Amino acid sequence: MTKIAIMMGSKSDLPVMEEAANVLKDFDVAYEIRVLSAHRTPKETAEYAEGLRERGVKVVICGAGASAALSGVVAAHTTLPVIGVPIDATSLNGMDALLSTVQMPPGVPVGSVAIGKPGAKNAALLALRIFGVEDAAIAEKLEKFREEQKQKILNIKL
Ligand code: RP5
Repeated sequence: MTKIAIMMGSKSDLPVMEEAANVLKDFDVAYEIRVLSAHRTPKETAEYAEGLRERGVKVVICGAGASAALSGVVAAHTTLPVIGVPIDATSLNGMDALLSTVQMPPGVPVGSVAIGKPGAKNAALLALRIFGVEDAAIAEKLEKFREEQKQKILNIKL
């Protein structure tokens, strides 16, 4: 069953959002991935967001650039946790998307991560940590990941 939905506002966001998908593949966690735009396909975006919970999705990751409304619009149409990835798609290098994503009005929460690929990777890891609260197998994989990450640093010989 699909556990995580990855959404993005344009196909041009895919090279960034693939980072999130790759983490989920590594952890063997099921996901679905869709291009839907808050501004260009508003009705379809709302319908998709409204149907997420009944399809078994537990966490949504939304990436968008420019005046990034996707994560906020999705959060307005579901009570699932929404993680927003601001994408560096314009001459403002993602600062526009960061402010759009992070400055949600009180009552409609979006957890914003960093701009671009590091943010997409962390969005997936954060989603896995949410699952890891209840799912012992995922929590164990996260522990292993953390240990491997630690060893990579400790193995650096200068
Ligand atoms: C945003 O505008 C998308 O999320 C994308 O980051 C940006 C540019 O979209 P395209 O013009 O490449 O479709 O809505």
